[in-house]
Amino acid sequence: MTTNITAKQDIVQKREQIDNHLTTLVPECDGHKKDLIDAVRYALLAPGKRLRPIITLLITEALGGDVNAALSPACALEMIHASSLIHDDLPCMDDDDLRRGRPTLHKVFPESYAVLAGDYLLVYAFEVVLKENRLSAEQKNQLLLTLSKYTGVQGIIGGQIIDLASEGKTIDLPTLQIMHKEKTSALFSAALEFGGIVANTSPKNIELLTDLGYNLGMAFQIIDDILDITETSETLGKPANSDLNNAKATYPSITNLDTAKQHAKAYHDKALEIIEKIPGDHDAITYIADHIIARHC
Ligand code: GRG
Repeated sequence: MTTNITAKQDIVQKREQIDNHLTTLVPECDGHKKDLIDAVRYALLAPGKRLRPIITLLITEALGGDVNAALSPACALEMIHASSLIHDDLPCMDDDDLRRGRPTLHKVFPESYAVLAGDYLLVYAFEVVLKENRLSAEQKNQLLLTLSKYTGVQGIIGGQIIDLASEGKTIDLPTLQIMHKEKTSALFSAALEFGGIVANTSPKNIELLTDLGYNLGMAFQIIDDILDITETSETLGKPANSDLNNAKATYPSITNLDTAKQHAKAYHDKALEIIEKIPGDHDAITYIADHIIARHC
């Protein structure tokens, strides 16, 4: 219990650090760009869980790396994530009205601003990594390659294409698993690999981190699919039954609720197994893995 309380405090403190740094990275401005920057800040600074950047900071620390040097890359990941959420909610994609407990960006600003705000966050993320002076040129190269790989056709963009192409269709479980791997696990693997790169860890540890991200992301996405049908819009902060209404392929729709829960538990157990093999203090990362499986929002 004491361990859990300490881990929770550590996570709360890191979330605050990330929120403060994000605010500094996208300052308010006047003039012609004001409305665009206001739109970016509306989406980026909205109360998200900040799971991915928190994971980067925790794993950097566990591996003995410089957490201050990891802060900007961690925020870059949150920018990519926010960019994908903005675009995911657009009328041409899921056409959702609620995100992080607030109206979606295109409901508050013109749709064109939402497109550009997402575009801006996507490119600005790369600039933020490049400008981190505490990192070597080799580390920045590795971080940017990782970022491109997990954002591109074998990452969230690739996963989104499977998602859109599957609407209203029956797909098999292996296809759904590839979609989840690309749409969701990709950024979890990126978050963990980022920590490994900042801490200059071994290629063997990077492989473990990639695999840990895969398993955490799969468990996270299956629980997300389950919560979509079991929770209310109020607790979720986004529309409940959105997958059902958009005829999306999900774990419970392709299997059933019990099988979905069993698979989520199997991915979670595998994640815990991998965590034990990674050097350093595991309390906070184990706490996150447990939270992922037990979460209600
Ligand atoms: C512009 C990079 C970019 C991609 C375009 C739209 C798109 C392609 C991809 C969508 C990917 C997507 C929305 C995946 C879902 C991932 C997921 C489970 C999101 C919810 O994550 P949480 O619960 O959200 O961590 P918060 O709000 O807490 O940050």
